Amino acid sequence: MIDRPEEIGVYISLGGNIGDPAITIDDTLSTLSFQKGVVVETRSPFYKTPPWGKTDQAVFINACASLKTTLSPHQLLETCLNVEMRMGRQRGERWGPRIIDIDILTYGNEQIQSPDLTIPHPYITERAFVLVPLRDIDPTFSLNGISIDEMISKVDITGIEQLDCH
Ligand code: PH2
Ligand code: MG
Ligand code: MG
Repeated sequence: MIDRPEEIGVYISLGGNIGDPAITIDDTLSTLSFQKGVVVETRSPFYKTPPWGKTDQAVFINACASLKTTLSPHQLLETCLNVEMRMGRQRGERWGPRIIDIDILTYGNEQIQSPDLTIPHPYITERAFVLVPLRDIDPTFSLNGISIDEMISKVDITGIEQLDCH
């Protein structure tokens, strides 16, 4: 019998505020889809979002995507970091300007706490720029029994605008 590893459903968030982030996000997703053990399933629409955490920088373009993967959480993290580098990401200031950022939001129902990876992503519930596109791809999403609608009702969605180019 062939030992086929289980496919796990993953949600990721993508964003950037340098260059043409919508194009970079789609390049990133197509590069991810060529990686071993990764299938990209859906991408949300793009959103223009005010910078969060460090506000004196350019607006971001954000989206979320769903993947299926046979990689472990750490293998997937390494793959995402490699793809960020291939897209030209240079690491600078925390929460500062970037060409592309790929964050793993959830990995199945797993909870992971390690020095380099926390899943579910620790800021999901605070970030409208994650929650709004995540609801587009999974309106039934919930965390610890809290629905995504309830999470969105508790964050500031001012200035978040869906782009016409989808
Ligand atoms: N990413 C950050 C910090 N702040 N703000 C917005 N609007 N979008 C982001 O993707 C973003 C941010 C660090 O990852
Ligand atoms: Mg991030
Ligand atoms: Mg990141």
